[in-house]
Amino acid sequence: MTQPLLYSFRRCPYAIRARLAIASAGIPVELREVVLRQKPDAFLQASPSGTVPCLVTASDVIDESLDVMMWALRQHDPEGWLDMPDEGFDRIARNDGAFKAALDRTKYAGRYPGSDPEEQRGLASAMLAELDQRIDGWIFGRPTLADYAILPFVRQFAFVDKAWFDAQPWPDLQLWLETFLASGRFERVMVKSQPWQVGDPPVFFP
Ligand SMILES: N[C@@H](CCC(=O)N[C@@H](CS)C(=O)NCC(=O)O)C(=O)O
Repeated sequence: MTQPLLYSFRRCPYAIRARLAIASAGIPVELREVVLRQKPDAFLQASPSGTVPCLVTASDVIDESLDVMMWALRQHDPEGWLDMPDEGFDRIARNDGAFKAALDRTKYAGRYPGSDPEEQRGLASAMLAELDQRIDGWIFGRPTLADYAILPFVRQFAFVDKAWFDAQPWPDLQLWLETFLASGRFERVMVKSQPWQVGDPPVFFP
């Protein structure tokens, strides 16, 4: 194998954050866009969890997006994303746990009978109101792993109802998200590619 393979899905927040770290590190990978409704056999054989992102290197399979971020940044971290207080890891854990749970129960309410989407939106909002207080440009005043690990999920929450989101009293959080959405980095990780099929010529990323 020449390049590590990254099985990815363009809009998945976990896959977005993996691509963000790979792009920052500048580590070349072969990108394979997966259609989640029609997962290719090669992906299912590689990925223990059957979820994207999944990175396959010559020696390893990395099946968790945060581990893919760490894999990339430990090799090359030119922007100093790993130079982050431990609080950053706590924030990522809360994002991946309680916030993602409330986000899913707001966005995909039909999948969670018995759960009230308005109540869930309130829970997510309380977490974002707290984050708004913390952000000064970035969570720690300059971009770190925590920003890029969390931003794709805040994006997903914002677009559940963007007009509602924009009307909330979270100026620092809103500016943080808008700056990210307008960035060249975001544009590059969101480039569209055709779903991968066996025999396709490789698509390289970043
Ligand atoms: N813990 C995993 C979660 C990844 C995940 O849940 N990805 C979703 C897409 S956003 C997925 O692949 N779901 C499988 C499916 O929909 O079949 C990670 O951080 O990489």
